[in-house]
Amino acid sequence: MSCLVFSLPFKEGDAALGNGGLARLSACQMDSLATLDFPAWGYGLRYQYGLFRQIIVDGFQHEQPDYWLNFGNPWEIERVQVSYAVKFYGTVEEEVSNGSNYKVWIPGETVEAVAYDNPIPGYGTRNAINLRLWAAKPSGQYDLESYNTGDYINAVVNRQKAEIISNVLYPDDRSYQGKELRLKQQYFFVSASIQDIIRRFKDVHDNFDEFTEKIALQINDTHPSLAIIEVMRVLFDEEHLGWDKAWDIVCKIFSFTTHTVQPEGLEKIPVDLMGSLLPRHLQIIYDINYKFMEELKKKFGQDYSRHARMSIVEEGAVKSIRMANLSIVCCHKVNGVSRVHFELLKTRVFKDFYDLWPLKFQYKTNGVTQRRWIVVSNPSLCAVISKWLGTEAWVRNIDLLAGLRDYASDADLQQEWRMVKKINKMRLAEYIETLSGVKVSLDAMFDVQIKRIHEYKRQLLNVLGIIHRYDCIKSMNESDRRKVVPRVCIIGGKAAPGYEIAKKIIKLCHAVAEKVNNDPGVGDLLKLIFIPDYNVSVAELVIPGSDLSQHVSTAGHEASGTGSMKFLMNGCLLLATADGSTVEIIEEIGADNMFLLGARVSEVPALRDQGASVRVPLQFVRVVRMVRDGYFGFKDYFESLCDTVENGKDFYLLGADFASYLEAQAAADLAFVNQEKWTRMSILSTSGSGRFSSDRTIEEYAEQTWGIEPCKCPF
Ligand code: CRA
Repeated sequence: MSCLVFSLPFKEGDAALGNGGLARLSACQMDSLATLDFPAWGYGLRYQYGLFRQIIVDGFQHEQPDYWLNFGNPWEIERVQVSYAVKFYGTVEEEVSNGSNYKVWIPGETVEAVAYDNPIPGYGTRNAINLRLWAAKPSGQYDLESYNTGDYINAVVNRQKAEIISNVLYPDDRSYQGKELRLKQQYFFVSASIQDIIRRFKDVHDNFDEFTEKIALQINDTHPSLAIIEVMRVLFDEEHLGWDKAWDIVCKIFSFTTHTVQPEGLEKIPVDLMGSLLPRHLQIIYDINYKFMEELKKKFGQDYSRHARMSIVEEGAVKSIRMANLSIVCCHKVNGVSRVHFELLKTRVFKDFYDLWPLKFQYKTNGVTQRRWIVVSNPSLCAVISKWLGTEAWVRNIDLLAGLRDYASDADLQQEWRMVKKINKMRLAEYIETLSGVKVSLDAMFDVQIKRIHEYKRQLLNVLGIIHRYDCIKSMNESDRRKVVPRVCIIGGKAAPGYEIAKKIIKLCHAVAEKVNNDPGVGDLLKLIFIPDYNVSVAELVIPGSDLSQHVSTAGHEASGTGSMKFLMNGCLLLATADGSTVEIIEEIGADNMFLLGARVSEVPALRDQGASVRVPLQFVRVVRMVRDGYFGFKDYFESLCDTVENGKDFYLLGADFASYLEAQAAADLAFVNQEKWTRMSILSTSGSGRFSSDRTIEEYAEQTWGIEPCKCPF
């Protein structure tokens, strides 16, 4: 008798419809919205190609398209009946209706937006909410002209061009590219979403009287901020509500979250581009700006430099629309994503606006969902937590995690806690061996830095620290070597395809790894592993298996950071700078339970001013020299990388923070030797992570920004 065994060839991979922190934050927030019974919708783009797949060839990053829809997406529901025409280009004409003049936008191109729904069920509730993603399809309207003139082939090709709009995600997570396609993407998803929202409202209402009571729209960074203008256009031009009424509605329903620290990171759209793609929107933006400038004149008189700084329109070589200014002017709330970020918004990034409207500005410290980042990714830890708390209720009520604090020194809990870590380290070690062929010791400290590769996140500081450790081990005698805490250093992350320096950092990781991992004199004392194609699935495997994690951005550069919160929940100790949300993590778990380093936000400007005279330790000079002199090969290639941290050009202050970095690393080594102490710190990390649940963030938004209450599913 024979028996057929069916096994699934694979689980579906990540959709990767975002770059990193920003979109992953939204995913956590959607989970919280559903679980907390809020009536919410998410809108976005259904890219055919999400973030590129990173492959490493000879230590260099190569980008490959990730066609995640190859084998279908079983979780989505295509709503062929929910589709809207989205207009682009064309002209604006005047129309008289009921004795009044109105503007009418005659489009030059129309594309169809088709809805794909992704239901998001809440945990332990019957509430499920919807993430509606739009795909671009050719419009049903045929280009009769081309068909009639026999230009059939071109007409078909033009129809297919429509689909390009939702084809591919732009892989830069922080800088803005003023590309027409990107603006098209933004307006495409904004227009479809606003049409959908208004259509659903009108299904049950005859007029707009209750619009502001029923609808609150949160702009997640400036990428969807054209939604503001779109609502204004629809209410004014199409619904004929009059400017004041339309404006009043817009100001009441929209609020804005900014995720950026650097003024250079703020989106600007060239006026010419906006005028050609969205001619009517540009007019409305000018009208809003005119009224805003009048308001400024009343308030600040002839202070023209202030007017120029605050204007929605930036004059200059390329006249542009400042999308953040637009969002601040039109929204009733402007939120930062951590307290440090809020302070920077008030004092630097949006200081003029804060002076004008102090009450508009708030912050909601980011959070992550424990359902994914503990329950799904770390089932063994989940079981131990529930056992010791005597309940699973913490999965919905994260505050209960604080109860673990009472047992932080309990020998039995400590033993179970260490066992969980070991199981997770084994899983990770197997993965590492399959990936790289490198066998790592489970007794070593697993020290992890996984995030997008950026100069400000300072993966280079980490690599230089590893070189220093290697250098020290090489010069040790046998008895000193016996005292070394073995380390497995794990780095993972993608560099934006055009970001040369970030790509060089990846290559340096590989060059150092090649040398260190193959040095028989080093053995298990030090290993460096670069994990390729870092994504959510990889994070789910790596985070539970790490002992230490690094969040070492130059202070004042990370708006919040959310990776740290995931590590914290999983009882991994943090080695971190006092940047972004880390400052609040310190308050929750205490500075004694982590390894802090580096200049504070307030110290950074003075250090920068010192330029080449800033104090840099000799060890730093030595390790950079090793790279420069070709100790790890690729001498010429690494030259420009070394240039970024030497000769007064060290903008991100790696040299200035290096001594403190090494001290923090030494403190981590010392703590690791004492496993009882380490485990206690680890338990205290998890038990202090409650404030960093996205449930708390969402509750704050619901109460302070949207004014909504939970709405439990009645059946
Ligand atoms: N790149 C910030 O840099 C923050 C996330 C989510 C970022 C992070 O510090 O944790 O947003 N900013 O708030 C961003 O995407 C467009 O700006 C990020 O992920």
